[in-house]
Amino acid sequence: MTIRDSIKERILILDGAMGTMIQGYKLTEMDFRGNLELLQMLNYQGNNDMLNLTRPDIIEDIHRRYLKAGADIISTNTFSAQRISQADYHMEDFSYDIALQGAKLARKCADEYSTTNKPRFVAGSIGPTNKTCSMSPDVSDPAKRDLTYDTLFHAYSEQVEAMIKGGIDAILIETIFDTLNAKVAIDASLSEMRKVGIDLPIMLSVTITDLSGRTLSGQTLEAFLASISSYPIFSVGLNCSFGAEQMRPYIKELASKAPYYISIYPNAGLPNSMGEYDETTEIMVPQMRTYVDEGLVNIIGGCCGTTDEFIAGYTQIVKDKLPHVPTPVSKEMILSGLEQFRLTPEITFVNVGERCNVAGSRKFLRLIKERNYEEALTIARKQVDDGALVLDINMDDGLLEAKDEMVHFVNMISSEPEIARVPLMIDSSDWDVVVAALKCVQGKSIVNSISLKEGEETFIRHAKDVLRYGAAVVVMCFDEEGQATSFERRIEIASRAYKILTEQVGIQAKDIIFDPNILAICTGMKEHNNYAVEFIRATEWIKKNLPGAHISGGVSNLSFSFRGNNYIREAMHAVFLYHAIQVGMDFGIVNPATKITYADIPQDELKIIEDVVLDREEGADEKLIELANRILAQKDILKQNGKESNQQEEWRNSSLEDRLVYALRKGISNYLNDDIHEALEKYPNAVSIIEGPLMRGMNEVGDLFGAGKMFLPQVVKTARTMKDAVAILQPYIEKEKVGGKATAGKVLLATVKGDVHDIGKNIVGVVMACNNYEVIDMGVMVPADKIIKKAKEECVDLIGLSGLITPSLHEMVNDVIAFKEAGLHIPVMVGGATTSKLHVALKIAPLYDAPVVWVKDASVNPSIAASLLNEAERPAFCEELNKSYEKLRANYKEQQQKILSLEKARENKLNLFD
Ligand code: THG
Repeated sequence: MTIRDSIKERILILDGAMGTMIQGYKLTEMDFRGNLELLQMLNYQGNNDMLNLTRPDIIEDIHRRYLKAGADIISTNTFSAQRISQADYHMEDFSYDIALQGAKLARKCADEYSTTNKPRFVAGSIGPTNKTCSMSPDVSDPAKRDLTYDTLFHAYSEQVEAMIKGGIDAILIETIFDTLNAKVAIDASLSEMRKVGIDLPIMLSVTITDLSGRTLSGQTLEAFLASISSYPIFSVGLNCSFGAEQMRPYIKELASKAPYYISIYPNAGLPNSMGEYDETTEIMVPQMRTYVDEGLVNIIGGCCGTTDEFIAGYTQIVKDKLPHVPTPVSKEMILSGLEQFRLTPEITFVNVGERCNVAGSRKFLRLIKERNYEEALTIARKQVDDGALVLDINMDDGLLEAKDEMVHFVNMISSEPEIARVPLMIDSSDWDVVVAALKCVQGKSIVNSISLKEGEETFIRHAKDVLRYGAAVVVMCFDEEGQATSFERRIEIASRAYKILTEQVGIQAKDIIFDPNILAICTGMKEHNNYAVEFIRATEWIKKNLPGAHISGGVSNLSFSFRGNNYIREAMHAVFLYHAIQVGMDFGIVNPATKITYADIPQDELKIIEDVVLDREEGADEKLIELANRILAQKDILKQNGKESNQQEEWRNSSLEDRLVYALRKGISNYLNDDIHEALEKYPNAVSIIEGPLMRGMNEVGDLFGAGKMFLPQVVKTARTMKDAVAILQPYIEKEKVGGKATAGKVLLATVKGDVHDIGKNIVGVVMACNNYEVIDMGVMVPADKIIKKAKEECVDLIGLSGLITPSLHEMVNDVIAFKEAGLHIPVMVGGATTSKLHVALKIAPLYDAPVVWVKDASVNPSIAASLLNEAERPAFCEELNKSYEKLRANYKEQQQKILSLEKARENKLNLFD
């Protein structure tokens, strides 16, 4: 009996949390170290996976508790058992053993409990690591990456290899916050399984981190599903971050859209202001029951804060309940960027933007050569604004390092949420360039292109890569004999390629786009005259005879003979598309800014162009050349050609303040130089520009994020724009300072030990620097002693502590204790996702001699800092602060006393009719 058999019969129970259960054992440093004399193991705390080696008895105990409670599937204690995460503990060389032992322990326990009627399974847990492949660690360098596909692939491969050896039954890729990391895990899993010739189910579980309903790296759930749609996935679901109730809309979405089994294993609610999970089984079990009763799920279990008691409760609610029946696989092609693109029947044509092509745009080539990526990005953004549904990216140029440029530009795009929204078409004739690009995108892209030009072997190898990286593909009608130009050759090659791809490689027909070659017509050579009409005929044939496949082509190729005459070119394209779309051409690489439509073309011109495109009349080509010359003679058309590239974007017409706010909110830096200089004329000084429109922009961003209307990558982008704005103002601020204090104060910023999240802290850094503070940023995972040393050396005025995960709350408590012991009296500011004013009031502030202020978000930092550092203001500020803390503590105490057991509470219920 395998998981695949069991899941058809009933809803399976997954175990509960590992981490929070381990916390319950009150372990000491020795438990983590064991008898391993590992002097380098400086930061043992929180390395739960280490216990597989040092305290296997505890891990087995936890497994057995879950098995006893009735779990069908237990997950291995290997969430961080790969060298990327272990490097933080200097334990990377032990990661293989940790993973192997983790799998063995779970295997042993599962076997103890397994019976014929109730087989027990082991899922090998793979966490996301503490780094992301899709986001930059540095706000001012958006193309930078801390982690690459290949490094992560190596790490995950080791982990999977070890876990397969240890005897797992399934692979559980969980807490996915970056789809690219997850794709690497899938790729590594499939490749390791292939090596040893086994086929284990791959289970995926996503975590949604904010109110926008997206993953941390900015993808919607639908986009995530598109990204993984080429892989053989067993189940998809959600875990962590939210409680059961908050997951409801997302689980419903998955159950209705994902063609897989559905899993859910929520936290015991959201962590409270103390970082604890306080939803009880009384709350959670009924909530989970509703998912079961509605037939939405196949696998249920628990994440942070859940225990064997929860799991025992869950086994009761699935009895005799029908499991969810997976949704059929969509027949429609689905691609993604940060959002999904679904080719529904209503969409008759997908325009792929052609302008980010060094061979297709002189301007783009120049910008890339000048390394002016910011402006190159505006070309991409404009195409999306003009309605491009997909963007073609091509860096093939003899004088460019195509691979480096491709990777750089694709990474830049990933940091531009307005652009990264749409799927990419990776266009290169160098296969290494294509693969390098695919390793940088979390969405489902289109590869442009593969062909039979170098024979079947290469074709198949490339096609397998397409599958491996989860993309769709353009197949050019080329073979060993060359480019197909006739109808017969086009359909012959397409048929052959279709058969190989669908039958041999296993690419789904809906992911294949044939390009039957759009070639220049009206070149003066008679044999070129039927190129367009033969393309159209081939399109019709392919759509009828190769079911599911799509058609594309580079439309601008058609009119190469009329370069310099945009009007004629656009009119030809409109006519060509009018006919090709009717017979099924559903993609086209085009200039999305094109204005001319078929209906706009005057009848007399239309007749000529149509005669040429459809090769209907002898001598039509000469007539078209004549028409083109006539049009070229009309000066106003010429002017129009020139004007096109200088067209203003709408928002540039608004007031200075609105432009600045808009630029900040959208993260557009191109016009900052002009706008800031305009502001310098208008405002009394540089700082007032920061305090005025720039702060207004930042505040709007904060509000939108808080309301779930913006997601993280967008916020990061706005922070970058703020930084750019401040950089422009910096020299003026310096000048204004003459005679005054050099800076407003020195601030040390650090993400606390055990935490690697620094996005919030970086934003604070930018905001503080904007406000004339000197910022010393110590980075992430900073232990107290380092902070103390630096604070003393630099004589800082303020210390800012940042953290996102729950253990950071405890670490901040440790930090202020250490600060006090070291005799510091420097005010501390505390911020980050799980921090709260209540926690500061209760647990941190009372332990320190100087003020500890909770900072709600980056935008309020400067004003708090100003109050703390202003001798006149400080006493009143502190008094106010202490009063508010007192009040919080008193309320908390009262509340704690008020919370009764459920039974007692029910006894006390309000009865209006007695
Ligand atoms: N099939 C597939 N991919 C392709 C093509 C194809 N990729 C590249 C190309 N052909 C499609 N892209 C373009 C982009 C621009 C132009 C033509 C095709 C073009 N550019 C102007 C020119 O050369 O006159 C440049 C003008 C300027 O510098 O701005 O025409 O067929 N699968």
